[in-house]
Amino acid sequence: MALLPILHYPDPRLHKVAKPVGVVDDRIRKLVADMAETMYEAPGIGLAATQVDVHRRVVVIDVSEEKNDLRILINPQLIAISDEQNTYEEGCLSVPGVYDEVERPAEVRVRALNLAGEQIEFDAEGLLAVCVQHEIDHLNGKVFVQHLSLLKQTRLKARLRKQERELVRA
Ligand code: GNR
Ligand code: NI
Repeated sequence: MALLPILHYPDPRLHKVAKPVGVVDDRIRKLVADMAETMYEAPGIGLAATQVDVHRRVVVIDVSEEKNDLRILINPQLIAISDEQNTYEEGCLSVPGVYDEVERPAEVRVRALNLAGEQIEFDAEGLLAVCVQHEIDHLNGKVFVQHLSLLKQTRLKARLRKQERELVRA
């Protein structure tokens, strides 16, 4: 097991589109183990491979209080979304310290492969629905701040670049 470094917005590598996993082999299983360790240590409720600079369609999620309900989603897809929308104040390990409201479908049906390479399907609502959509966005090269107004995105980029510069000088 190993902790993986997490990319920070506005790193251009966060906008790469991840490629589907062909075979769930030992390399993918090692990636999943390292991603789970990295997510729990952060701590976060989800992590997409894109955030650790691996551009394959792999996601780990654990929205449980007790941190004992790890979900592994390989090649995840939304196969249905509700007309009903919900707003949630989102955050992201790749945009530390920034929280803002994002509107998304309230309920989704998810299809993915598990670690054994078998197809799974489940319905998600609440925080799990938010997290699944947030992580699939990452695999498509999209960070949650791209759901905000262009004015907010421009201001945020300027602020984060300045912060990063001060951090390197310090
Ligand atoms: O840890 C996380 N918390 C969170 C809170 C609200 C909406 C989405 C998330 S996902 C985030 C971890 C992360 O950045 N995953 O990509
Ligand atoms: Ni994120």
